[in-house]
Amino acid sequence: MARGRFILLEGCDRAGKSTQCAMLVKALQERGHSVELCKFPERTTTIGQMIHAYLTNSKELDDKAIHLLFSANRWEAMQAMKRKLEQGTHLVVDRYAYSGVAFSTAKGLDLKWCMNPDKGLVRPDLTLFLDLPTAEAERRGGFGEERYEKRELQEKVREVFLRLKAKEWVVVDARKSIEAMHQEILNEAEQKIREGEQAKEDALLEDMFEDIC
Ligand code: DGP
Repeated sequence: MARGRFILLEGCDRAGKSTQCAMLVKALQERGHSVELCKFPERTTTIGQMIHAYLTNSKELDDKAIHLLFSANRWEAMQAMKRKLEQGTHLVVDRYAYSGVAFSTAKGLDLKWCMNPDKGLVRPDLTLFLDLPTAEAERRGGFGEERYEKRELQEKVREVFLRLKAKEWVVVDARKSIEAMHQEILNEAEQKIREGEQAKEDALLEDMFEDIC
């Protein structure tokens, strides 16, 4: 049996990641696949609750300290994610280490320093970057109350994301309709799953950022 594929959706705030993740999970399940949704930050754990307090401005933390907490929040999910992938379940993941590096680098931390704690995480098989110009993101109901929902920071975040573009990335134009984006994302995901079913050498890729650092 082929291992599951790790399908990541990344992008700036308001690009439509959560909607597209939910639609992708549903469509793949309807096609008979075993698939689960993961979301980062995962706010229910002890570390996740600290991150939530920071994002909602009820707690102040040093930029490096919060960066390491976001990374720890991914590491604490890693064993369960690996188990599911090895059992043949596909994972649709809403944000991951690219968000970690993009947000902290946009705040002024060093890019390589930011990559280091996430080095060695499982690497996605497919990263769909939902790209939305910041002015358009702002028009979508305006940014909310959370710490990072500010135009200037979001612009920097988008720039860093585009610098991180790795070989498994597909850039999706998030100005398109929800349904058009869904079709594009579903096609890419199904193609990746088919490739996995035909692959001979198929170990999990546990080398996130190893080639860059
Ligand atoms: P979300 O739950 O997807 O709306 O994400 C909450 C906010 O946290 C959003 O502004 C993006 C930011 N974020 C997500 N992951 C990370 C990370 O690893 N590091 C930092 N600094 N920010 C992150």
